[in-house]
Amino acid sequence: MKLFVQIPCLNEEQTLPLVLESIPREIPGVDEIRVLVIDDGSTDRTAEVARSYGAEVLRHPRTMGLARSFRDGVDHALAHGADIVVNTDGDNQYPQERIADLVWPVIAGEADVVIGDRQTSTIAHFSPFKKAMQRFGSRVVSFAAGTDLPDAASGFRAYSRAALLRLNVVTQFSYCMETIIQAGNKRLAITSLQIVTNPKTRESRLFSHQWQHMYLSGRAISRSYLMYRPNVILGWIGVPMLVAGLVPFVRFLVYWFMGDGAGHIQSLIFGTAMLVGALLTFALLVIVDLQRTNRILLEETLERLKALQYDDGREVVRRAEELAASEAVAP
Ligand SMILES: Nc1nc2c(ncn2[C@@H]2O[C@H](COP(=O)(O)OP(=O)(O)O)[C@@H](O)[C@H]2O)c(=O)[nH]1
Ligand SMILES: [Mg+2]
Repeated sequence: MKLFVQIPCLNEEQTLPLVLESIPREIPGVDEIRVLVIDDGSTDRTAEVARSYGAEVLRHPRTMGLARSFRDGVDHALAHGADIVVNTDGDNQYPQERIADLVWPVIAGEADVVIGDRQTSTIAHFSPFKKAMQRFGSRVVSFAAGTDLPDAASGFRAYSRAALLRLNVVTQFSYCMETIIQAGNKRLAITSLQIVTNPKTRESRLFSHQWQHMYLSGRAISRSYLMYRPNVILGWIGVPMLVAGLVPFVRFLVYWFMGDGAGHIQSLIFGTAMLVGALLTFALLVIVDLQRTNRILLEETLERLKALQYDDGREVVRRAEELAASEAVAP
């Protein structure tokens, strides 16, 4: 088993040594541990610090964002034969000493993705409002993913190679939630591991303000819903419109049949507008659903392409054999 521990960093020279020192040198069940720092155009000595601790460094000459850095790190790890990739942050927020526990479910074949649950309800420096929002956000994400996860925004995670071949990060922001929703919808096994975070070293760089975080998370979650559960969003818009349209419309028809239609044109106009709105929503649902079929085919292609690129197709062959074996066993 080859493990890559990747750390996306933007100007982390201060805290990076703490992170690199606390990464275990040996883990039961793991033959090789490699540490990869993705330096996203830092203007400080992040890359030098990383190298001085023997870490590999992938450097972007210009800041490209956290999602892109995550993807490039995963790409590098897969190309170098990683069986497991652990992601942690450069601000020493997460307890790297727990990496052995984090990867264990993956080694044991019990999980594809393991998420370090920060137990946000117990973090002292989180306000009650932030805790409530974390809980709510995690619920919404869990629902979209079809699993129950207490901490959807945690960046401390382990991924199996198979999971990384299947996951595609497309949005700029919040790959954290996106990967969970994708993983859930792709029927990957996701579990949580309770961790205790280290004391806060600095303010968040990703969000300057709570509201910005909420706005961006909300946007990312809505987009994921549109991608994976379009019937939820469009159903919630379309069905009330349909009802709101049918009631006055039928009312008008009743009056009209009784020969009293002239005074009820408002009902007709309002009802018709609502019915047109509902029709449009349902038409959108059909389009989104067709798009979804396309996306599934594209993702399937990408997965095979990645397998060819990284494994000479070994993974594809292995899974075909597995499938054939399970079919042979099935009655
Ligand atoms: N690649 C990249 N990493 C970033 C960027 N902003 C923050 N990070 C890294 O992302 C991780 C989490 O950032 P942090 O500010 O702690 O956000 P938090 O998750 O809200 O605590 C840290 O390792 C940062 O170095 C960015 O623009 N690009
Ligand atoms: Mg942080």
